[in-house]
Amino acid sequence: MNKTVFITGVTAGIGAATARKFVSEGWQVVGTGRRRDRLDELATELGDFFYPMMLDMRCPDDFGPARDALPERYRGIDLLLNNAGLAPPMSNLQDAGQEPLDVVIDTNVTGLVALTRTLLPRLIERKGAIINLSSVAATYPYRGGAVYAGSKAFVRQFGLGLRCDLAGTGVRVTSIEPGMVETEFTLVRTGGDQSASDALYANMDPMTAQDIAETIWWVATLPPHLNINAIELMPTTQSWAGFAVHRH
Ligand code: 8X3
Repeated sequence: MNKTVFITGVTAGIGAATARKFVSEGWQVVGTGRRRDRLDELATELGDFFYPMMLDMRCPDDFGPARDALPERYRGIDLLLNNAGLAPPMSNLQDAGQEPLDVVIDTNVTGLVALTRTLLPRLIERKGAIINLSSVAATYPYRGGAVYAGSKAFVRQFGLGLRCDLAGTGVRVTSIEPGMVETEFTLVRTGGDQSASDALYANMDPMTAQDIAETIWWVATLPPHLNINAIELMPTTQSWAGFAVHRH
């Protein structure tokens, strides 16, 4: 029987690269997204092993019906990859509007919790696994990223707490915490400014979506007795700066 991975935010970046990786290894993929054209393209590319699902992470009322409408062969879920997420345009909170922050919290936090709750019975049935996409921002704060960093710290701690709740079920939970990965993520963060996005990645050899997909594959295929709690990854060129000190 083929294993099944459920991937949120499959239409770009890490989600799409992971879908390709798992299909190439013989898994079935249920992939969610909001963009019909992108889902259709992936379905054409990945064929019979890919089930596209239109789903907006900000509409949790849709999650139960979407799960219940899955075709029989996709009913069992071995792995949930909570990948859908975004960062608002970089801005100090005192200069930010509320709406973009709500989108981030609804997607990265509320939607992720609701979807995980919805799929947990299926994951428990299969002694499956959950892999959550957090970020180095969960641990290392930076200016202009308070809400994003807070949402990713939530994701990390949510996963650790979930491990406690799931004790004895055999379900594993892992937090993947990347630094700079070159994907559309940064285009969203820069408000769609391609040159600003390109400048962020210029001359620094960022990680690729494929790098993260390979890491996810490694975590997902470890023996069942082994749980990776968290993995932090950065490009070699990325490290930390010191504390900022404001002097009056
Ligand atoms: C984003 C990580 O390092 O690009 O999740 O800000 S970083």
